[in-house]
Amino acid sequence: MIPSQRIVMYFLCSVALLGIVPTRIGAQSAAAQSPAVKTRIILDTDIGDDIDDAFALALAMRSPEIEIVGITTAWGDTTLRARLVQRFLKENGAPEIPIAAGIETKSKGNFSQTRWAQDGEEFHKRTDAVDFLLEQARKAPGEITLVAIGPLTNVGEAIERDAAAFRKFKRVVLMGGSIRKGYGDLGYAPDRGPQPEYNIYSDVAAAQKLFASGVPIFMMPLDSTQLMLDEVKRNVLFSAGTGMTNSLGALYYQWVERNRTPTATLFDVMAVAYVARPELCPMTEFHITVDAQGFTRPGAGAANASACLGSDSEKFFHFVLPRLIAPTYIKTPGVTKGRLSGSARKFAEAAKSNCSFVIRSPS
Ligand SMILES: [Ca+2]
Repeated sequence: MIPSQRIVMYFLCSVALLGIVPTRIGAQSAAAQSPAVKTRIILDTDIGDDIDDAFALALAMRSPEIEIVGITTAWGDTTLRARLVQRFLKENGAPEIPIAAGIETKSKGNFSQTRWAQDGEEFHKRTDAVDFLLEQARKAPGEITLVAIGPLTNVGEAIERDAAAFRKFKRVVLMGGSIRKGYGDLGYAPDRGPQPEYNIYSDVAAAQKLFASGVPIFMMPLDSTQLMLDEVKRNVLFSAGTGMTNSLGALYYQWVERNRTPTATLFDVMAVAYVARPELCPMTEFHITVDAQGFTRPGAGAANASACLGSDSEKFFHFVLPRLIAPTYIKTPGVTKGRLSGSARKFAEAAKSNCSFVIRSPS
């Protein structure tokens, strides 16, 4: 629609129409163009096993609505996970974000991204993740959203150590559970119905503590998170050639090699997308009980959680992919808002609700 040799379009999700010297973008460095009030989050993640955590972290870094207060690692070899996060942040322009390694556990999980993690600098543990969670909640009561996208061991231990401090979190946004749909229930064949979901059944006791904690819970269960990164979307993503997409591509191919399947399911990414754009996953209130097998059973009683029972996959990817392919560095000398061509301006305005654009004519 726009002559491609004349105009290069950059999808920039935290930068308005500006013409400035090389500029690093991302949630952490675009304060001037970001929403007035950012949602402050801590991401508790088991990054390194499945691939969706890396995409969730990337989306959080590329969402101007979000400020990442810190990242805590959960489950299995939490120090190696922290090392992976450390490399990812460093290579993508956000080395200042605090990282805390969580409680190490025995894990049957498949740390598919070990080699990428090990090729980063060693992680020197300074802060205990549970202490970090409680300290941040105490420091900013009612302000911080805990985004939990792994087994809930750190969360359970935080509640155990100081339930009152844990209640100072504004809310927990959780990828976890299964209300009406189980794994593989995609709507093409009859549903098999709810199943124990990994983040819940891996540490049932911790999940039970969370659902009894009194903190508002917004959960993204299997019902709304089986979002398939198919071949078309992968091509868009991995051909972008940015630092961020190269990092994601390297992690993705290590995951593919271990899992022998090309199509990743971006479960965890919906939790971050929900924080940035709640309408992507509408909520219904429930009283949820976590049973001994790890089912999240809705039942009678006062609501203790809201759950998203369905989402639109295309809307989700139209929101997520432009953010992930945004370049880390832009060079746009001499471009100003007033110099956009009519068609370019139309294009930018049409997409304004999702991302901002910088458009330049190559010299
Ligand atoms: Ca995860």
